[in-house]
Amino acid sequence: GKALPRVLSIQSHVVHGYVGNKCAVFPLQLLGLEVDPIYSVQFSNHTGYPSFKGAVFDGEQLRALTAGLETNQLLTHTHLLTGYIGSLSLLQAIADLCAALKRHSPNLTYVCDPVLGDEGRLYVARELVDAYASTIVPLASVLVPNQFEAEQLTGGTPITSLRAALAACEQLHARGPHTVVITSMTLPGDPGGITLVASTRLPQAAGGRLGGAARMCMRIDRIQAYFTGTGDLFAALLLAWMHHHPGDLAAAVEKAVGGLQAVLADTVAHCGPAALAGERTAEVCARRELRLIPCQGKLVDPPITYRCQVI
Ligand code: ATP
Ligand code: PLP
Ligand code: PXL
Repeated sequence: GKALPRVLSIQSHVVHGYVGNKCAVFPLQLLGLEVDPIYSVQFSNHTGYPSFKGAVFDGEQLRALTAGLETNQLLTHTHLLTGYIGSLSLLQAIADLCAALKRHSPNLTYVCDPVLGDEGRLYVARELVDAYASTIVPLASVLVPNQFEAEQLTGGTPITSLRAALAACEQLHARGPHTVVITSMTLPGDPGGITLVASTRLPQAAGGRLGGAARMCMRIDRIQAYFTGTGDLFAALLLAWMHHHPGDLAAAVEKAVGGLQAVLADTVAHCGPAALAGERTAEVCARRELRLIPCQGKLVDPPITYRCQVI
């Protein structure tokens, strides 16, 4: 039979809880993909806890792993997935690794979550914004920024309407990615909703004219709770469902959101008043960890709770 898809996933490892690769490896495996994880950091827990301990991985260490894999002809991946990357040296090594992967597999799909920040605030060094914009975006096949990240990557203009979101997608398509999903926006007048906007470039028309894009949006009810790792889980699920539904971005988004919302509903039900607690003690953080294992059945067979609307 056909070789299994194989994902090289470069993201955080946390001993306790679910962010980064802890949110990606298990769902990808559940959905039938081989996963080779590389840990960009190894921390005791995510950084939203009152404290954390651990070590970060740098570009030189990634280059050593890449060389080892290449020597044994193990750079046979069909997909690259990256999330939060804390240092410029690691990001530059990822750009070189991506080029090496493409030499082996010209059809490599690179799913990039350009983690820069949220709610108007950067949580990486400014130099990473420039590196993503100049070096990483052109390499990515599928880009999954949030509202703030999409703004940062398109020159800082605020994205406060569907029209502006579509213009940002178009600008990003022109620089490389065939698919862009703005994973969460808050639109003026809709504080109770999360709007997702997705755009995928259509194949060029027969006459060689530049193809347009299929564009869609989805409104999700905002759950009154603060979660960590939802962006990471979404990116992994989207990669898997795009693999299972080639050419049908709406189906892939609906299944990814369906699985994610099932996890969030179960997590809220399980964590009780801690879901809303303003004070982020270690106990509150631990109770809010995503319930991936109890919800595994719903990741595999997601209830479709929201539909994409063509725009
Ligand atoms: P990243 O920073 O990794 O790019 P992000 O900031 O867009 O990602 P989230 O804001 O966590 O990530 O949103 C990703 C998805 O998670 C949303 O599309 C939505 O389906 C879901 N989600 C996150 N928070 C909530 C919430 N409070 N209520 C409902 N859905 C949520
Ligand atoms: N806060 C900090 C300090 C982070 O390092 C990260 C890493 O991605 C996040 C927040 C992102 O969390 P989320 O994916 O839930 O948006
Ligand atoms: O994207 C979430 C994430 C990833 N990696 C680490 C984190 C977080 C969120 O806090 O702390 C190390």
